[in-house]
Amino acid sequence: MSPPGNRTRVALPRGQSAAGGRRMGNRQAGYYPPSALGNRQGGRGFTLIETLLSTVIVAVMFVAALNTLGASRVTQLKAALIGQGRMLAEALMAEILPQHYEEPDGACVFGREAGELETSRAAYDDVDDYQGWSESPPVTCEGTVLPDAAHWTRSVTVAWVDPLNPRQVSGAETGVKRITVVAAFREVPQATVVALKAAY
Ligand SMILES: [Ca+2]
Ligand SMILES: [Ca+2]
Repeated sequence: MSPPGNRTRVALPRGQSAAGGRRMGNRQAGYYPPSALGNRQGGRGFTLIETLLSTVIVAVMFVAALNTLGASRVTQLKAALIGQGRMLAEALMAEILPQHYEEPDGACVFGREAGELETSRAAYDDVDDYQGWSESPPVTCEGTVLPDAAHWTRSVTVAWVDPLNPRQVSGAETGVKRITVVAAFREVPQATVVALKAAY
C-alpha cells in the first residue's frame, strides 16, 4: 500500500490528458454511457409514421381475418340449410312414393278425389293427390308440426311425363308421373327431390 501523498504516476503519450485516456479506454472496451446511447440516432424509438404504418397493417390483417371467418361461417350455414332442406323434402317424398299410381277406390281424377282435403294429407291415397300441396311449417301426414322447421315450406308438383324423356311434361296420361318436392327456407329453395312413379 502506497503511503498517502505518494501516488504512482503513469506516463501518458504526449498530448493526451488523463481524462482523455479514460474516455478512450472506455470506448475501446465497448462501453458507452446511457446518456450517449440515448442521444445516438440508431437507438431512438418508433416515429409517428412507423407507428401509424404498423397500425394500418394490423388493421388490414384483422379485417382480412374477419372476412375469412365470416365467409367460413356463411358456408357452414348454407350447407346446414341444404342438408335440412334435403331431409325435409326426402321425408315428404318417402310418404308420397308408396301411394298408388292413381285412385284405387272408384273414379279417379288427376288431383284430389272427393273427400280428400286441400288442408290435410290424411286421406291421400294416390300420388297425384299431392299435386299443388304446399305447407308452412312442414307437418306430418297427421298434421303434427315437425320440430325445428320454422320458416320452412314444402311444396309438391305432380305431372305426367314422357317415359322416354321424363323432363318432358305431357298433358295426357302417359303411364309415368313425375313427382317434385321442393323445400324452401324463408321462401328460398334449398333442396329439390324428384322421383318417378310408373303405372306398371
Ligand atoms: Ca286419391
Ligand atoms: Ca288422385
